[in-house]
Amino acid sequence: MAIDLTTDAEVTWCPGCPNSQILVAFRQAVTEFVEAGEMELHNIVAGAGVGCHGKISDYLEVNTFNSLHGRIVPTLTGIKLGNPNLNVVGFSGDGDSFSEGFNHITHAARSNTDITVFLHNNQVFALTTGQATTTSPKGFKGGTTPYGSVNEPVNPALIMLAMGATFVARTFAADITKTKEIMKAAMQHKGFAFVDIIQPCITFFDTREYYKDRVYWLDGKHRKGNIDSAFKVVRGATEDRVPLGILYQAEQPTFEENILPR
Ligand SMILES: Cc1ncc(C[n+]2csc(CCOP(=O)(O)OP(=O)(O)O)c2C)c(N)n1
Ligand SMILES: [Mg+2]
Repeated sequence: MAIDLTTDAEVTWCPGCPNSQILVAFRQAVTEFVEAGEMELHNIVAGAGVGCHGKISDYLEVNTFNSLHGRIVPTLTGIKLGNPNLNVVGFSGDGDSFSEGFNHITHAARSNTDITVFLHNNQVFALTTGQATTTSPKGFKGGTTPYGSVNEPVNPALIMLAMGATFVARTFAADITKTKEIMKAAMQHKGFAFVDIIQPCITFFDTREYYKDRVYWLDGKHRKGNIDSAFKVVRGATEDRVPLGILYQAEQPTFEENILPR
């Protein structure tokens, strides 16, 4: 069955914004699931936070909504608890879930709630025109840090590993096919799945060249079931090379399994 996941909404992202690549990757992932009979479209819920990334909900012909800023993760958790048969995914920003809603994402990872979070990590509050978030590098100059940010950045994948997420991956938005594959693996994972998507903001923090020269795919060279190996690989991300791929995957009982009557 051919499906069309486009909508009539005008795309208002900056021309060339990698958010469009994330949109295409997700549409492809859903199309492949539905066409292969692996998922039914009405069973997919794709929510979004508030920010440039949040506009994705307008451009997807699936069940979508926007949460309050920073509150996408608990909203997804509520939906999953209400109907565990749904495949529940959320698009969030580094400001949305690693600044404003930091407590929510860490606890969802700890509980192993069976939801998937795609982080549009552009290392900046983009919609509000360029302030530092927790993932902005030290020295980042923006509206709230005119002399440069004094804080060390947070590494989202490292935080997720430390909090017990059972699926942790990183990808680069420009690589649409690999991003689509990782999105599919995350959505198929039973438990809390987190994908850090490097998404340079071409207007307020253009890191396209920086990452283009540094990202590399782990592919089969990494034991994704080994937590020590995952920590080692993820820590390396603060250095000159940035590993991409599935960094860690394990099976654990989910929050829903633990809490809902059988
Ligand atoms: C509770 C609350 N605080 C602040 C804002 C203002 N606000 C709207 S979008 C945004 C930035 C979002 O940044 P991020 O989540 O990184 O998304 P991006 O725009 O970079 O995709 C902020 C601070 C808001 N809408 N609600
Ligand atoms: Mg951002």
